[in-house]
Amino acid sequence: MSTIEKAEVLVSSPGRNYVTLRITTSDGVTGLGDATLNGRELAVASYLRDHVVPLLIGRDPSRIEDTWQYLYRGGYWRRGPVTMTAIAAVDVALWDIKGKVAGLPVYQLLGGRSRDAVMVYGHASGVDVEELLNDIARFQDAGYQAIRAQTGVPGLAGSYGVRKGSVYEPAATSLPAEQSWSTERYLSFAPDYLRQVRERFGFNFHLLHDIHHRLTPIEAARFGKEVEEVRLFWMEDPTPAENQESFRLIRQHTTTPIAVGEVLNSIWDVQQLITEQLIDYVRTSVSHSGGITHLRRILDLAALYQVRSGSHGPTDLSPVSLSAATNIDVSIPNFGIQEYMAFAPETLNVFQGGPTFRDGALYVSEEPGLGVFYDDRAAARYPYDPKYLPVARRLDGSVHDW
Ligand code: GCO
Ligand code: MG
Repeated sequence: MSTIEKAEVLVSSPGRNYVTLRITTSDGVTGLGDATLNGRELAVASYLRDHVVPLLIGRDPSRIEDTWQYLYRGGYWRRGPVTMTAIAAVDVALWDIKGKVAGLPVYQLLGGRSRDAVMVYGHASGVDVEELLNDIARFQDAGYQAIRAQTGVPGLAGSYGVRKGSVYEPAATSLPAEQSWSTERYLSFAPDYLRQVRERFGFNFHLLHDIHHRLTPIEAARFGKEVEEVRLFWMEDPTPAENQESFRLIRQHTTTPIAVGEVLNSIWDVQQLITEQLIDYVRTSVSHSGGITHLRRILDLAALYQVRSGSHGPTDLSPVSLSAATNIDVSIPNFGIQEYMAFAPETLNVFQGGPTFRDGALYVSEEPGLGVFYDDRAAARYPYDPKYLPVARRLDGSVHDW
């Protein structure tokens, strides 16, 4: 019987910080899992290195479900981003190994293709509306059929989602940067610029918008109602979702579709949102919600309630994550859309292979497993570089949700 011989926790910063788990079997097969938790990377690295790796050595790598249950139930302390990211890394690495042993890409092990291409959305942004409109034109020229639009709010210093240079990277400073927030200013500005986007570009593409947990339920209800004429594909994270019940209020007021899930980690975190049909898209990611095994469980539950997938896919999830997500996306019946941001060239020096982008869509790798190779020599050039996400303060100085 093949056993797990080695599990290495690899930390590098090719363009941004990534934590990667590489499992090697006694037959010399390797599998990769992404363990990156932006701004809290070393917590997961330690969880894996100090508490999970010793449990993996000698185990049968083919027992993916059993290993998942062993780590989840056996850990006693359940859920949470650190635990679920660590379990995800093990799970994804074991699916990678299973694919390589079978000589098949992972999606073949998940039931095969339901579609050929995975529709993605890209991130258009600008410090002001004019810059945003130019950016949308650029994304359309690049073939995107779905585009997320974000811009700075007049009078507020620093805004979520606005790119500086070619790559969007919010975790940019060695201590958290402070940004300012005013719900009043946002609400009197955002619906208007989304209308301007439709006036300029029409309705022949999907338009998305991320509120990034900034509103209360009644404010989100008002926003959703106001932008109905803009026909958003979704409004994302209108309000923090720890309180799942609060979405009922938003739902009672608006038909604007809702997407939630990028900071949630388990099926229990989205159970009510899904079973009460309080959202339209679930955005839990393969690497923050327990890996392929657990994300599939979430998406299967979602399918029963006509909730579709919209997996989180910023550059703070590595190409290993994107490959795993794409393998799920091509196979599931209730795929909605996949978030996609192009990686920095340094990232692709270290993580080679994975899905390819063409005409607004991702095409899954046909290599056995996940098709991503981690180049240690290249990674050695990019040591860990501690960085924090920003925090937001209201105009009276108190802390708001970022
Ligand atoms: C998104 C997200 C990201 C997060 C980032 C935090 O919709 O892609 O909101 O941009 O802010 O992943 O690390
Ligand atoms: Mg988001």
